[in-house]
Amino acid sequence: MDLGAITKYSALHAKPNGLILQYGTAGFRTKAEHLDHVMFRMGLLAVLRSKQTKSTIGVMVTASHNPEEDNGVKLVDPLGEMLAPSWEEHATCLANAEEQDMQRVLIDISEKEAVNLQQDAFVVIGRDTRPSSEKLSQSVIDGVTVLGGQFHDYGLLTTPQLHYMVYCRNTGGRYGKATIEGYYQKLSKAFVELTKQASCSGDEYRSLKVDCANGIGALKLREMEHYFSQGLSVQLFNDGSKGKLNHLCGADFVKSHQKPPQGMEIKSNERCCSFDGDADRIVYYYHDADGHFHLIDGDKIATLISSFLKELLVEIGESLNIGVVQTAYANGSSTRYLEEVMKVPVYCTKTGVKHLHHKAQEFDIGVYFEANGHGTALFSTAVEMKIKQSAEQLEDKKRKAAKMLENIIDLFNQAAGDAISDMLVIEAILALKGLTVQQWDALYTDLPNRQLKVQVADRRVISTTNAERQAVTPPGLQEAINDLVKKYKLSRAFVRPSGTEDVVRVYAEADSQGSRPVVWIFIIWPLHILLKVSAKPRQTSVLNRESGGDIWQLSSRSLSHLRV
Ligand code: NG1
Ligand code: ZN
Repeated sequence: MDLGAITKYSALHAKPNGLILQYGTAGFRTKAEHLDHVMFRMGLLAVLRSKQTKSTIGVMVTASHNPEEDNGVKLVDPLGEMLAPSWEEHATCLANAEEQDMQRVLIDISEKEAVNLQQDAFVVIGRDTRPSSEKLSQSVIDGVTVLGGQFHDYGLLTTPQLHYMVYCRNTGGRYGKATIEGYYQKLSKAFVELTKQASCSGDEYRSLKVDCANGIGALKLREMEHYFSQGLSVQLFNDGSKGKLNHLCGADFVKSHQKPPQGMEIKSNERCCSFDGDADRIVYYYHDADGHFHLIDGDKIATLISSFLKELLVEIGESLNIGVVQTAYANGSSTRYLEEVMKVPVYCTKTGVKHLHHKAQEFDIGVYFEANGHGTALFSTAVEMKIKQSAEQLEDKKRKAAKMLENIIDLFNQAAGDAISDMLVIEAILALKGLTVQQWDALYTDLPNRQLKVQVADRRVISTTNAERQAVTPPGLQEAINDLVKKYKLSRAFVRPSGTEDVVRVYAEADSQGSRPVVWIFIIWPLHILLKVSAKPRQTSVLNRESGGDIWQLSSRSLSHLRV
């Protein structure tokens, strides 16, 4: 380690005094102007991680669905997964070290993790379209170079594309070619093969409106569309030519406001979807003939995918173990449908894709999705080999199903949830099954539900267990929820501190049979308790999923009118 050079370069990326940031579920995220030193230091850390794992490490500069003024950074581990938890702690220590302590922290990490400093290091870098991203990714490169690491800067990429590159590079090209061309070709080839087999390939199945959140998804989909145009024609909206990133558009906006994005004209029953700002989330939606908006979220995407995979396995005659992984935010109707109608086992993990991804790896085929549209499917190596063999050996009908499964496997981005890949998977399945968007939506009906954000003085007063579905502290909170919930059919409520924002989230759902206030009761009661235990209740806002309303701002005063 050339400590002199590190000190010299670090001074050019100086940390603002007193600034404390945390490597959260999605890496570091804050206003872009506070991130220069973090980027430089994450460049340093990526080199250490690369030396330790003797693998290529990824660094992605993005703040996903956050406003344009924000930015962020996360590291991608060798198989395309999120950074290991112990290294998240190192990242936090390194980012928060004052200038004079930085070298010591760097040496501490190397010693603790037994990093061989003589080992070569290779880092790949990607960035989204934010105005601040180019300069910030240059700071990452400065960090990589000063520690003697080699790098490849991919420039503009979606987050899942960077995960894909890392995965390809560390598996000797077996997963695919680590180039943007390689990504486009692998996915498009599989998609075109699949859609060729669809008997219903009328116009209805061939066109899709895509809201790109004015982000990187627009650029990449434009580049890619001619590769798959014989199977699908896409019409892009919010492509970044005029609007602001994530402003009144994108998957997060559509999901939380339960309304279509601005700038997209929707005719009744037209199939539409939205990506988020870095194209790792996707949700679908349509307007019915009466003009009502219908959202098809991650839960319904997981249902469509897992039922299709299960049908293929039955046709091939393979009894592989397939599981679906959700979080507490999955609508109860989706869990019931998967378990009771489809007979697929469902597992619940803590919020955050790394938890879902990890659990999904336990199955032959693991499908995971967060309700907000972030997810993918994972196939064990043994399954991939078995399916490849079946596609060559089985007799006609079975071989066709095996071939389809082989292509579906290629179409998924198994390194990370990917809006472009998920979109193509969904479009292929709808075409192959001859399903309209309404038929897909009609698989089950979501239970009415509410989600609410509360700012309290200290969100750590809440601790949870059982995949965040039960509150352990403050005392009395869970008992109060239990007492209420048991009075209503199919009801469920939970409270948890957010891992990405300084808020507590309250979620409730119930079969309120048309009477919406029932769900409210579950929301308001925990809120009353929360307001009591937190010395300084601040603002709350409500995401009204069922009625399609706006975010409502409630003050603690206005809450007192909403008595239980
Ligand atoms: P938090 O803030 O911990 O609830 C949010 C999302 C997660 C996940 C992460 C990372 C909800 C309720 N939570 O986590 O699903 O996407 O951000 O971006 O949507
Ligand atoms: Zn995202």
